[in-house]
Amino acid sequence: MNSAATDAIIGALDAFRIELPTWGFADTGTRFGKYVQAAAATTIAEKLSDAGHVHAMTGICPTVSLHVQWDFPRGLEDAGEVASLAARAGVVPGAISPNLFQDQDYKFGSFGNPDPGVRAKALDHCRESAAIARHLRSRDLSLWFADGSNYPGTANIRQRKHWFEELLRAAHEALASDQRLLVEYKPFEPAFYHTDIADWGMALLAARAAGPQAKVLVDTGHHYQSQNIEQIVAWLLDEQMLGGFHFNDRSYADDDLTLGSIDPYQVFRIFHEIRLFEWETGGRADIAYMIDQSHNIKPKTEAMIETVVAAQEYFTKAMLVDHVRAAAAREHDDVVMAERALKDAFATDVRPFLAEYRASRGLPTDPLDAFRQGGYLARAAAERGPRKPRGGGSYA
Ligand code: RM4
Ligand code: MN
Ligand code: MN
Repeated sequence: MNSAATDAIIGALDAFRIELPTWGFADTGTRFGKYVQAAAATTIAEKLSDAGHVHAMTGICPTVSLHVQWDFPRGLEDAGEVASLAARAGVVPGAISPNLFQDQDYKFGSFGNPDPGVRAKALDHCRESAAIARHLRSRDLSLWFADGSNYPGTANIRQRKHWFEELLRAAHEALASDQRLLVEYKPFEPAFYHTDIADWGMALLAARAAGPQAKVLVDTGHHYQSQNIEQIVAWLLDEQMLGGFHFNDRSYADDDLTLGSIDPYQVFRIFHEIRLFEWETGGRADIAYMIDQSHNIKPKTEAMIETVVAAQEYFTKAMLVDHVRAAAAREHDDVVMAERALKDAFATDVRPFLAEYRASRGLPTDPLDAFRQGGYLARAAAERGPRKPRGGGSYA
């Protein structure tokens, strides 16, 4: 690699940031229950402390996504306290997610609920969430809807689409001029027959209906089997509608596993599409990289460090693709060499380079190793464990 290429990678790495989710540090599970971890966070102070520690080890995750219902139980009133806890932990608030699924009122939906009172409540909650975001100087209001139905004929799909359009427009009006609305999609779960915003096309139309500050959020776990996510990314980039990511990995459904644990090549291919877009346009894609991962087997904090490091590695590998060579090969229908430009980059071991890069920035060369040596997990377990319930709840 020549020194100009190395400088470009270092410049890109210096700008690469990935956001941590508070809920990824808490005990969560599956519908069959959860295995409680002594060290997992229960309070917002603990979640932010864990996030701050992940940032201290990796240096690239200064912001934390927050869920209003879980992290601001008293709504806007809690914003000042959350801001000071975040500052104490060495992080700042990031995207704000309203919670439009946990309340009993949302059994038949939020924006798509046939009851106008429930729709109004959902909109109010979004407005309050936008106010929290403004108070915290958070840029993004991140919307994920559990809305849908379980049986054919039980929901008027077009009617619900219209309610969504109307309320998304109203939520958009609550934004300040420098804020964004991110619209996430998911094909199923918790609804098992239809989901109101089920895929990227619906999210794109919904975001366009909402207004100019609305973009699409791609959660990598929210697709059908073997869907080509990087193509979705390429199309959204081209439409200037890609607002951000929720990164995680999956085998079957919305598994929320650590990034790249199942399909590392896919993570690389996603970063490659973004890099190619930037290389061709000469601009920077304005994308919020966020993690949305939450599973109950690995220690939460270590799982988060693994994902941050994985994202940084696949991002770096994507920076290594020789676009001149790949474009020339495509020009001559040289399928083998065009593909090889990607495969060579993917096969490069970037870990020694990243270790050096981290050292040059005063960071641990191996974040996970440094975390283990620091003993944070054992201290958290000793402090938090005794206060925790023994069981993780039951399915029935
Ligand atoms: C959903 C979706 C949302 C996340 C919730 C907790 O499946 O991914 O982004 O906030 O889970
Ligand atoms: Mn998500
Ligand atoms: Mn999800």
